[in-house]
This record gives sequence, structure tokens and C-alpha cells, in this order.
Amino acid sequence: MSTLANTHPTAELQARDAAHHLHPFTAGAALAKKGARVITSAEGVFLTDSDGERILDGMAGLWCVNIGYGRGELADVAARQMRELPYYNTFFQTTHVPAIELAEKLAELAPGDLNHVMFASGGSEANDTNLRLVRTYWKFLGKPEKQIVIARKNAYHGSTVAATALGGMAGMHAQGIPSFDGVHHIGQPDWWSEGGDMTPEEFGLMRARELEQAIAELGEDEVAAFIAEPIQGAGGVIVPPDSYWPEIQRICDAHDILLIADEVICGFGRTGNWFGSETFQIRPDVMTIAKGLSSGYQPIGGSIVTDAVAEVIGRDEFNHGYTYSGHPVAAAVALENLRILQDENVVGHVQNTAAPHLAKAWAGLADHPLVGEAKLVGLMGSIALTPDKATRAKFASDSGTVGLMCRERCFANNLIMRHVGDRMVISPPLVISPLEIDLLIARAKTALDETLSAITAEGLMVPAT
Ligand code: PXG
Repeated sequence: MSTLANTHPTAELQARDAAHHLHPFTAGAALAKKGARVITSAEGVFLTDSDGERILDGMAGLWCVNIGYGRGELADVAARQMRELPYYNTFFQTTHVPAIELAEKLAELAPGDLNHVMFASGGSEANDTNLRLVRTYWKFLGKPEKQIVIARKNAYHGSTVAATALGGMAGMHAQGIPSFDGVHHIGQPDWWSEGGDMTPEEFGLMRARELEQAIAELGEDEVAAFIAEPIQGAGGVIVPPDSYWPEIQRICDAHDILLIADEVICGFGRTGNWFGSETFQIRPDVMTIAKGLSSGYQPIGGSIVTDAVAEVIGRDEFNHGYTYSGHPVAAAVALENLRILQDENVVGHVQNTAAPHLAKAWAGLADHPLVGEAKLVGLMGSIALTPDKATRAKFASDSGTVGLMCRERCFANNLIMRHVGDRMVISPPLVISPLEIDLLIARAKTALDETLSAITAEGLMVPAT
């Protein structure tokens, strides 16, 4: 059997990929024509592709490689664990050491009395767990009619059926989930795009109060929970105005609604604290985790719940779980990742060094003629591209046309920066150094200049009317 080594010509790998591999969130025919980029190895914050190019990964993979690439300690732990106990389940009154130790460590790291963990293989599965968990919680408490979960438009909670329904991505709903009983969506706190003439603080309060209105309309007795990302990630790194989260917390408390913080992206140092809930002073009852939990080295996620929720859910059998819940290899690797994050004070590096260094340069991007707002919390940032910053105008072209061009220019300059519509987003590995941040910014500026030239030449620097 052949192995895929760097010696394979890129075109050959692309043709074989196109022949048999269906990619997520991809138009297959167009990709087959163009050819996928082939990543062959990675170290620190740099990827290497099959042509030998070194690319600065401004996205930490998919928002997950928090400790950076190439940490051999995690590979050693995985190999050791595979030899010792490659698999056993945690059903049927059984457990094993990696699951015990990881749950214990998460209870120590998570804020407040979030002390109990149910494992999954990723964030989508964990949110499926959460939907059934909060409904079962109310059932066990004798309030079986509290079933509706309120979520937000333009939220991303994953791609399984329940996670897609909880998410607020219209394009996803249109493919297979036209409606889903028991999920209700309210507006997002995206002041730049939707705030009109209001101040950000007024707008943040207004969007938070949509939760209270929804509870009133649906009936407090029918609503189980509210789910939200502290900062929307896949939605475009939408940082809510300061007024937003305190009001949401007040409303959840006042109306006996469980608060689920989806920390899949914000968790494990991304916002400059261990959890985004600490950055925004949220007190969730349930927290979704994945991605940075293992820095992406193994697929693992989970739901961390409070003592109070665990007590109720433990009253009877919760008929739920996955073959790989608490998988020993994934759990051991996650533990080693958390050890590195802690021992090397990576969260402190974000807070004291990397984020302040990036913040200055990032804010400076707002001086570029193509850039409206530049937002950054910890190492999670976005810039809004606009043809007219004074009016926060959208482009006349279809949403994402300019963003895609900018992403292509980033890639041509060996920088991975994503686009979400016409917003550009970054989420680099948390271990990024100040020098590497300077390189990221230099490449981003070049990409922005090239995008501006291209869209000006093509007559696209035009506001929508
Ligand atoms: N919640 C949030 C907040 C996420 O960002 C999930 C849940 C689902 O996790 P899993 O592990 O099942 O993928 C996510 C995942 C993008 C992108 O394009 C973002 C995610 C996944 C794939 C692509 O930004 N986030």
C-alpha cells in the first residue's frame, strides 16, 4: 500500500482527491476543476503544502490548534494510551483512567460550579447532547412542557441535525432542515451590519431584550434554555456590545431559563481567559466544549454542567451517549494538551503578550480604505470590508464576492485568513509570537491592498443602494 508522502506531485494528489473525496461545505464540481490545496505537514503556526510553500495559519486549523502544530508530547501520549487501552466504553457502569482524569481536570478549569462532564467526539455531538439534556432536565424536574430552546440567527452550533437546527444559518436550514420543532431564533448582536442609527450599547440591549420578548410570546413554561456563543465565531467573529451579555444573564435568571454557552471556539484560551464565559462574566448552566480541548489533535468534545444540573439529570437514566464518549486516546491527548496550556501559561501569553501586540496592529487595519470596523478579543478577530465606512455600507456585489477575493489574496501571500461573507476573520494558534503576528499583519495588509486594487479595477468598490 502506498503512503501519501510529499514526493507525490500536487496535481496527482488533487486528481485522486477529486475522484473519491467529498469535502465538507464545498461545491465539489468547482473544487474538482480547481484542485484542493494539499497540506502535508505543520510546525508551530506554519503549514507546509505539497508545493513546499510555508503558510502562516491565521485560523489555527478550524479555530482549534490552540497549542500550535508539531507537539510531539501529544503523539507520545496517544501511542502510549493506544498500547495500554486503545478503547473501552463508558456505558454500563464502566470507566477508565483518562476519562476520570479529564473530567476532573475540566471541573477544576471550568468556572463556578461547572463540575460534571458528558463527553462527545466534537462540538456538534455535544450540542445534540445539550438539546436533549436540557429537555430531560426539565422533565425530571416535573416540568415536561419546558422544551423550546431559543437560539440566534447567524449562530453556528454544528452540522448534526439538532446542531444545525440550533444554529441560525439559513443556507444550512435550507438543506434538509426546513423546520425543527422546539427551536426558536432571535436576532444576533451584530451592530456593524444591523445596528442602523442606534449606538452599539442601545443595539446590544435591544437584541438581548428580544430574548425576553420571545420568552413572553412562547410562554416561560415552554422555554427550556437559551444557547449562544460568547462571541459568534463562524458567523464572522461578531463581538457583542458590552450591554448585551449582562442583560441576557439577567433575563435567563429572571425567567428560570437554562443558559448554554457554546464555548467550542471561545474556550481554552481563545478570548484571553480559559473560557469566553469568564471574559463576558456569564454564568452558564451548560457549556459546550470541543476544538481547543485537544487543540484538534484528537476529535473530542463535551458538555460541562453545573452541580445543580448534574443532580437533576442523575435522578433517572438519561438515555443518551456515543460509542466514543470519553474515548481513552482522545481523553489522554486532551489531558496532555491541557497540561501544556497550563504549564506553559499559554492563556497568560495570550492575555499579556500576544493579544495586546495584535490588538494594536489589528486596530490599525481600520485605517485601510477597504476596512470598516476591526474587532479583536483575545486572539479572535474580524474586519468588516466595506466600500464606504462612514455609512457602514455593504457592497453592491453579492455578499462574499469581495471577501472571497480577499481570502484568495491572503492565500497567495501565504496567509490563511477566512472570509465570512465580506468579513475577514482570524483565530491563530495561541502560541503565536509577536514576530509572527507582525508577519501576519504584513501579509494581511498586502492582501488588502491587492484586493482593493482588484475590486477597484473590476468596478466593485461600489456600495449597495
Ligand atoms: N459550536 C461552535 C460554536 C462551533 O464553532 C461547533 C459547535 C461544532 O463543532 P464540531 O466539532 O462538530 O465541528 C462549532 C464548529 C467555520 C467552521 O467555517 C466552524 C466550525 C466548524 C467547521 C467550520 O468557521 N465550528
